[in-house]
Amino acid sequence: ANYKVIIVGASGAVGQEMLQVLDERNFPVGDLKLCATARSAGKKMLFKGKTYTVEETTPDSFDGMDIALFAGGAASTEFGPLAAEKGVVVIDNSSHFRLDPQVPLVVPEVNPEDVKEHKGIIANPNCSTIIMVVPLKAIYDAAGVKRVVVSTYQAVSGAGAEGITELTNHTRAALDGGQVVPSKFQYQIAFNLIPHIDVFQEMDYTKEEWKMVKETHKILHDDTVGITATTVRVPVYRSHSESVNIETERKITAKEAKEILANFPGVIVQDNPSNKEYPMPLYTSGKDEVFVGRIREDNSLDKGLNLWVVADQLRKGAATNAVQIAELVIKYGCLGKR
Ligand code: 2RA
Repeated sequence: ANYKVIIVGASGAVGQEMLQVLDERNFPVGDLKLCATARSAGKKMLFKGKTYTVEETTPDSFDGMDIALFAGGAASTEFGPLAAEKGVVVIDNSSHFRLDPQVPLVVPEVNPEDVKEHKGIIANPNCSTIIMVVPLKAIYDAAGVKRVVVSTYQAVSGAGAEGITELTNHTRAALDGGQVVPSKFQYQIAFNLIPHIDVFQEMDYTKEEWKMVKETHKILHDDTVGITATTVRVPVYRSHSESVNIETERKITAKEAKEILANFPGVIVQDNPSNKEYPMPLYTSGKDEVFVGRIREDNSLDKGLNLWVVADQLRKGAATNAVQIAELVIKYGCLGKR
């Protein structure tokens, strides 16, 4: 069977990646509709050799559609519930519904079965959460997890196309001695690190940091795991990197951890220090797996591990995960209630 798919926010960085991933994975697309705000309406986009014109999203855009992929942003709040009411399965990359008890929050390699519980909307977790929770689940299943300390090194693509442009502009200005004008980011991002993603909230953690805590608890169905995060914007275009320290319930060696991770779906282990082999953003960008290296036992704990985790923020961190959820919706036969 083929499915009628609508992408909302199609012209942005994540929306474009969603279109690319639907094509690459040969998703059974019958009809395709590309929507965005009025500002982007009229743009042309190519899919399987056919040119589509981006339309402005309206309530009628969802009539007769089977699956809606929302790239994120305000459109999700405005049109998500309305589309679900029309019987369209909504897979939403925005943060709006992620912690809603009625909305499954899904990483297909970690909690695929949750898709079956959906009542019209399924939420795509935050990119930094997805990238951490895939390898974390492998260790969680094998040795139990007491506590996680994570520091992230997040690419500018997390802030969308404007973030990507800002890195280029700031770098050029910094090198030419020109004036750097921060707009998407709080400060100059070229040759700098900014420990501030999203807004500051309780205990002076940012919303991005609380997302990693609360979303991981929901995905693992376990809020006994201690998690503390520091999220940082770095001058990298596409992949997020994360230093993940895990205190496990049961002791496992670095060798055992390497085997467990290598056998976990969606993970590729790149870990051979003597060959200078470890994951790096320039390597992982454009790929769909989560790459893990620098796998070491924590020298300061008797049951601890350090992992270095890198994955493409636009793909596994957003678009690919969303399309994989759509594939599960079809596999489980849980399309919208007409
Ligand atoms: C960021 N995780 O990196 C957020 C949204 N993609 O900016």
